[in-house]
Amino acid sequence: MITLKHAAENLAPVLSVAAIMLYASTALAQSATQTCGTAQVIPLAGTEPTAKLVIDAPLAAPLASRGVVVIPYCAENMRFVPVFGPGALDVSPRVGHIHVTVDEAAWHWADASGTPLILRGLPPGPHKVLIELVDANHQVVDKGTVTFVVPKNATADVPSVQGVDRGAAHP
Ligand SMILES: [Cu+2]
Repeated sequence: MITLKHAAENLAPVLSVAAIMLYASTALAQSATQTCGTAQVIPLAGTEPTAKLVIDAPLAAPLASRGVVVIPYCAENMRFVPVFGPGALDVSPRVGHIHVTVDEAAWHWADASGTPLILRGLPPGPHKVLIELVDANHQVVDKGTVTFVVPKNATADVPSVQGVDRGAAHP
């Protein structure tokens, strides 16, 4: 007969291994999908590192199947927060947002969500999306361009992602 003490002694190593595996899988998932690291939550002493924009190519599957453009992005050393104006430039850790321009339009929109861009209804053919990482006072600190082709028949054609130009800051 197994006593409660004996069972606990046998169970402890198993639980420890399970806990380590859970931690490892979580860490692995974060490193594979999150390239910008953990968000800073403590005011930084001294000079903050330069903020950088990281852009991925549009997700292939929704572009091919439905012509929907999903562009993941994130920022290093800047948090996306809907706080604006010159007074917010002194916030630490640094905060900002993005400006998005499609096909060299004369206008852009601002987004402080930090969630992937989703563009639906673009006509078939080549397109270009400029993403500018800006500070809280709307000054550009980094930028990149994504070029891609929306297939004529989204259900049949294979998408053509032409590339991601991460701007002068990222040769
Ligand atoms: Cu702005």
